[in-house]
Amino acid sequence: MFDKILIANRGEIALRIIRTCREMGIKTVAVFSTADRDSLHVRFADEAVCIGPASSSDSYLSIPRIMAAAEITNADAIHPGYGFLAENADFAEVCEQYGIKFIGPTPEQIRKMGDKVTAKETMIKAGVPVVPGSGGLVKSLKEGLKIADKVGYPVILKATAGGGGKGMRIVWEKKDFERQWEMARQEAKAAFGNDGIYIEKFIEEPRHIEIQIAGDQFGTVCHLSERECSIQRRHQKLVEESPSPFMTDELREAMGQAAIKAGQAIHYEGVGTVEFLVDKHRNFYFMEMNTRIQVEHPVTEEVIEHDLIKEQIKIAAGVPISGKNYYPMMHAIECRINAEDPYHDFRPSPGKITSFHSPKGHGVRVDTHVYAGYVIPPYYDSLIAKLICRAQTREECITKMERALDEFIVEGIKTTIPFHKKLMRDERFRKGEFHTGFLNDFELGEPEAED
Ligand code: MV4
Repeated sequence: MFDKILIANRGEIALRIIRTCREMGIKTVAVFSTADRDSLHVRFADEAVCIGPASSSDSYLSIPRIMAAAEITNADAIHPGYGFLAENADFAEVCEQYGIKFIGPTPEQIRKMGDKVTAKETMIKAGVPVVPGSGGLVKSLKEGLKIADKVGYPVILKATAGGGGKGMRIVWEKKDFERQWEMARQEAKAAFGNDGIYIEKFIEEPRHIEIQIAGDQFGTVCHLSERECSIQRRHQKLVEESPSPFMTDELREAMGQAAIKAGQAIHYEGVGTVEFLVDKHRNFYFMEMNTRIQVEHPVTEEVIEHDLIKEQIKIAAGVPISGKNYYPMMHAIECRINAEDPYHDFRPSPGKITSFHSPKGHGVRVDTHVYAGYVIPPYYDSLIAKLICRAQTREECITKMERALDEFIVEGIKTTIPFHKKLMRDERFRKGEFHTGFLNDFELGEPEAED
């Protein structure tokens, strides 16, 4: 087992990783920017190294600075968390060269899934269902028009270097194709320095359901059931839950087996997530694979009673996994509490938290790095807490979430708490009748007195 792990991240996930390391008897090194001097990850780690100024590119994204911190502290492994360098294959490769274990998949595995056309080709070969489309990069406008005619409108143009909704364009009719094609290429070139585009049939009103998987160095891959992630706004997830209210035992078995095939196809090592689009007939299609621990991992932890960070560390240390699949024993919902004003287009609301009281009690979990007096810096993402509730049924879980949200006090900044309170009361949400477009016509209304 590792002696000392450096955590190349900040915020709640850095704290989350430190907690598991302590339980496993592993020493920890925090790295921090000058904007994070007063952060809890710095206080709770055994050692802490300042790696640069507030700007991410000169601190949490700087490979040389992080490697220097790992060398001077003698860390034998690095946990990247999510975001920042978590899916950077070059970083994983540099770790390898330094003889420091990157807690996650190999550089090759990251690269195979990072390029979306390569990922899709790999999935087709493995027998995982994918959305019908070009089946590769589209070389010209002329070829694109031909493919779109064949698959039928509407179609969606996606950047091979994109992902998570970046660089996508929907084309409803043939007359719009040329304009959208040019826009998609330009955007992809500007955002990723790669203008490779592919085409898919546009699936209308899909759900986003993802399967958690785990794989080890010995080729064993298992699934850990699904998370329902359709409640999102502009590709930012706001609520996740498990099991999905749309799931059936048959669908879980089919999606679970497809996700295992996906993992086996690249000999996946670590925990990962296979994202699927699911249409109203319960047809499912591979979308992307995330080769990192995700923000919403606690939902799975709560329903299968396993510590996923511990699993990651054990897999990286060469411990074989059992190979059996895990099924939800409970219902769990996570609400992302962001420092954003839900009444004003979810605009960021950094600043000082003047009072903070988090909900407690049976079945309530809060993963957070903030406290009364903490100042949210404007430089990083706006997640300040994850409120996770669990209960025997979805109905009880929603009731518990409403109670927990009512107990949550955050003063000094705006948060997404009022949004979640309203959502928990929404009839369609309560019935589980929603898809990825749900929030497009969800009205928050006027602030209540205490908001
Ligand atoms: C799609 C789609 C419909 N049809 N692909 C958005 C994120 C990226 N991973 C892929 N995305 C989509 N791909 C086809 N062929 C609809 C979306 C999509 C979406 C997917 C998941 C969650 C939220 C979404 C919101 C809008 C569009």
